Amino acid sequence: MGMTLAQKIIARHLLSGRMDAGQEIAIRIDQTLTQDSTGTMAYLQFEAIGLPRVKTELSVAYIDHNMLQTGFENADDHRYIQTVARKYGIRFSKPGNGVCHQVHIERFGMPGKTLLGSDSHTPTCGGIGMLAIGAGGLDVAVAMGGGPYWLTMPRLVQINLVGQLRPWVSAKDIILEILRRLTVKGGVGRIIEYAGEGIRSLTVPERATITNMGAELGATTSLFPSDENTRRFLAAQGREADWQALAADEDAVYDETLTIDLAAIEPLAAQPHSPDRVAPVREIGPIKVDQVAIGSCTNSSYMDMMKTAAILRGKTVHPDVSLVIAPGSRQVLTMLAENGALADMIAAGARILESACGPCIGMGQAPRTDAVSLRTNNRNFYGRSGTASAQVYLVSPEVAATSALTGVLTDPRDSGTAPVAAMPDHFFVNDNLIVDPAPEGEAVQVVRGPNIQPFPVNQPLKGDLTGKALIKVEDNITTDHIMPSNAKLLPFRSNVPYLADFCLTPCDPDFPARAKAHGGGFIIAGANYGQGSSREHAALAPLQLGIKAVLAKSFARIHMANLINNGILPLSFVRPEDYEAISSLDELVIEQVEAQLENLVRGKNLLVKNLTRDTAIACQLPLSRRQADLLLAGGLLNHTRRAT
Ligand code: MIC
Ligand code: SF4
Repeated sequence: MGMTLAQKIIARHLLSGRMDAGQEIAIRIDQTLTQDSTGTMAYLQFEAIGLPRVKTELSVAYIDHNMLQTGFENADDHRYIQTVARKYGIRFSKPGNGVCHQVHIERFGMPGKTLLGSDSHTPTCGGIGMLAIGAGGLDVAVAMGGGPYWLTMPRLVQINLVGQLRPWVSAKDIILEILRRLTVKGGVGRIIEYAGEGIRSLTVPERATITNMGAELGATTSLFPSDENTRRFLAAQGREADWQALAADEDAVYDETLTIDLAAIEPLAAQPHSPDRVAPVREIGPIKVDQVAIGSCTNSSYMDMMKTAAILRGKTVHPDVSLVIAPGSRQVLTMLAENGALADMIAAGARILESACGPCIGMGQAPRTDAVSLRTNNRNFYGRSGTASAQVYLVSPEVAATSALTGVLTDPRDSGTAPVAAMPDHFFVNDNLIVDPAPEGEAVQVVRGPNIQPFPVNQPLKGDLTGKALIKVEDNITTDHIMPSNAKLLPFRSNVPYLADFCLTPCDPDFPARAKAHGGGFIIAGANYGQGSSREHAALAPLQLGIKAVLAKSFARIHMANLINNGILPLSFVRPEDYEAISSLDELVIEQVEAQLENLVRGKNLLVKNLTRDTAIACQLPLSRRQADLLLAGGLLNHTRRAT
């Protein structure tokens, strides 16, 4: 029987387990990436593991999130990461060099390799035929130390793209169409492979837009084959030697397949506040627009920017619209500066931002009260823009730029001839903002600012776990609810005690105080709890507040792993109706947790007793022996320290 693309890459990296969906497997990681908002924690954890040097083929530390330096905190963290990178053998991409995923695909991504990144959009590099997975900082720290990455073997889905996109329709519309069909839960526990004759018309950056937003489907990763287009992209980056052809076998077997006719797709938008609330732009109609933001790791490639510049050329942004543009990398920005496209954008009235995440993560450009903001980003979760009442729509660069001119949400097909941006034969290459590590053995002093506070480490789990149901939240709670990120909070990513006071506050402002008053307890949640970011802080802040378990209808993959890694039990109701059987402030107990964890390993249920109602609720958590040991140790850090 033939193999799928993902199976081939996994097989070459398999360290333990069988590639059967649902089984726990361990794979070798070739490359890692971190960014600064998860990186400080990942490096503090790497230091806590106590190894002298990273053992990967390549590890890169990017600075792209915490770029507003309104106080000393962000700059202190940058310096900490730079010194830690220098000491332990990690390449350091300086602020200004670009968004991690954009730079990584340009300069480092390689077909057939594995990449683990402390950012949920790491699968962007699937566009180049890599098996690229997002994870919590601790998993990345362990991988940097040469440890295996453990994951549940996903189901394999093939999405067949047929036909060709019509003018003004772009890669963003393809992934929005897939989100419309599959929803934000549709990819959970799955790897998505793209195939079909339609992929031939998609360049690597377009493919990367699609694999990037596989994160919004909840997929473990998404990937394209490595073909002639991949070779051309790598050759244009001066890296043809990194290319190899890679594709699924003709007779590969998939668990699910889906066919999408590219010619049938029209310009789409994801409406507030979820990336799967997708509708045709024409159907939503000409709503008035206040802000347009073009950029982010989804849509900031050279070609996206060239299309944007072509639409803006010789025109003026609508008087009521603020247009901000953040090219994804210094490579892109330099090329736009050299060929005049940047001047076209500036002349039209665009505000040019540095090559960083910026508005996508609420680092500046919070829109006005009740604003409609069109963004080319991947997430429009509630409050993420920095303005709670803002209505954020996710669109393609074509829709964004056209609407910035008209002042209303506009289907660009009404705007004449579509711009075409060809892939250049040579990208501008200058890696002088990537700082090499010190040679092995050279003494390097790691500089720590006052913002770096000790992070909480759990105790071994034993005896009875008791406490109250401290909060009850609905379906699809995002990590932006659990641990909000914005210009005020991001600077404190290395100060968990401070962050904990904001945990789950978008759902209930009193939650942190209540959790502290009761000395910790339990969180009750609906389906797909923890979707979104890889931020470990969404587990560390609850740990700081004494949370022992989360009882939910279901969990998002990375958050579930982060909870386990920090010794917090992610328990799913066997009967989803049991969600109703718990009210806020009910007194709960998990008796004899050691014995109950053994039950879980044997495929049995765990019982949570509701003392207030005198009922017992059956919960499940498919646990391997390794995961049970890890939980018993009080988390991955304790477990890894014991093993090294
Ligand atoms: C995001 O897009 O939400 C982030 C900010 O890039 C996060 C990482 C973080 O929370 O620091 C992600 O996607 O993992
Ligand atoms: Fe940065 Fe936004 Fe991409 Fe996250 S989604 S890495 S915040 S650009």
